[in-house]
Amino acid sequence: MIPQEKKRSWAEPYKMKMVELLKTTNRAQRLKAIREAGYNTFLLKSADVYIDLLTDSGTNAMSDRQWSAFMLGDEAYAGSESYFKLEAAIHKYYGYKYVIPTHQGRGAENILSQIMIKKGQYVPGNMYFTTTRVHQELAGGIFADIIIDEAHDPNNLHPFKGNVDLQKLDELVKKHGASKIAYVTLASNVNMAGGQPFSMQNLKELHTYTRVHGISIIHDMTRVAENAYFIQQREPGYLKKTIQEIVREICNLTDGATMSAKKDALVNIGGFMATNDPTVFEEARNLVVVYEGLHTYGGLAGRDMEAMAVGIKESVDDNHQRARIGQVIYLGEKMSQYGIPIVRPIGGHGIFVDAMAFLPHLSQDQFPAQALAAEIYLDSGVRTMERGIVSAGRNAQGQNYYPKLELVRFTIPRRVYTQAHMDVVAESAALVFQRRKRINGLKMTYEPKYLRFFQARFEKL
Ligand code: PM9
Repeated sequence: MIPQEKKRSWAEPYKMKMVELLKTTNRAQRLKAIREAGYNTFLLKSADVYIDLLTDSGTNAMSDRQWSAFMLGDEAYAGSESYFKLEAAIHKYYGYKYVIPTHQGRGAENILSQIMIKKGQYVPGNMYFTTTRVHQELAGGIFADIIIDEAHDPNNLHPFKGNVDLQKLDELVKKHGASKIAYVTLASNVNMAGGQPFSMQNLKELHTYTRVHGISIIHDMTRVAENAYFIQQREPGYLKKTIQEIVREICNLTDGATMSAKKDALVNIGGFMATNDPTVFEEARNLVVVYEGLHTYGGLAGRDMEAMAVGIKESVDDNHQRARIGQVIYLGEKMSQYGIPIVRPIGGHGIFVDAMAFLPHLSQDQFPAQALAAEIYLDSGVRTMERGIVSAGRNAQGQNYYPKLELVRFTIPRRVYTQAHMDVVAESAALVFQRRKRINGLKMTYEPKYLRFFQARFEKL
């Protein structure tokens, strides 16, 4: 059938100049590898992995322009020219006034949390993120989830499941007083909800509310351009705006940011903290030298800052986002055709499989998502990640959190894999789905104190 003019297919807006050969393994090798890894895909060696969908963090393919920029890196300890290029890119595309580079996102979270949170203050946010919450807690803060209820339901088709529920925020403010709120963390394309965006309308309402109460909005802008793509596609009045314009509009409505540039900004390492507040900046400029490095490199090489400046520009390109999210949707639709239960609507950086619906015979204490990620690896060498009870960890009293979402994340790195890889991934998930009734749960045999999902070990029940 001849396609309709308006529905023409997307294609990657690049071609390949160099390739990395993949490794293949047989089932016996994978069984040995996953057992040795304690059924934790983070503990596998990448040499034992075929298609790596563990994360989209630092795993993107850089462009020829980014690699060329590497050669321009100014490695001066102080006042590096590369820093000023990065600062100029952040000013131009995001608009925040002051910038502190950090080695990655959590470096920025650490510094920002130490400066902006007083012991016992609440930090409301549109769902928790693992590293963000741990830094908030280490700084004495108490995280409060103020995302809309729809975000906790994998089947709810709300187009903006990343939205803040202003009533939940208002209740918190009324109960404790605005002075007990450190700031609101607003994540774009909420990771733990399945890569779900907030709407501009919701952000505008949040902005108005916080101005009245004197509360700052700190933007976790790790996936801001992906959020902007969904606003462009779904929100009335935005179809004619570019992603660059929408990203800028989002940033203009927030007071500061933390960024893991390893995602949207297409680099293998890097991040930053940004603020419009000169007092916060002054403190951050001082604190960064304790944890990261001088304020003009923050733990990065000059070449990393060069590549980040170029990556920021490439991330706001409309064709790039259309193909990037087009590929995620392609995988999601394929998996849905096989009947696999996934979080809907399909989000921005991966497909999130609903492990409780996939393995209804397992209780959450038997770690269904962890067990399913191990089974997928065993089937095909495709590496995915648990985003459920293991990732959620424990509260200050040592009790397990029981998140409503128990998910396996098939995360797609940017510009790395082809549609054929996605076909192989979907087929593997379908074959595991066929024999789902025979999949057993796990028990945890080793649990680290912080961010346990990275290093915990398990045994088959
Ligand atoms: N996200 C991810 O795979 C890597 C670490 S967890 C496996 O999704 C947000 C929304 C993130 C994020 C990292 C960080 C931390 C902050 N906010 O990893 O320290 O998704 O650069 O960033 C990961 P860094």
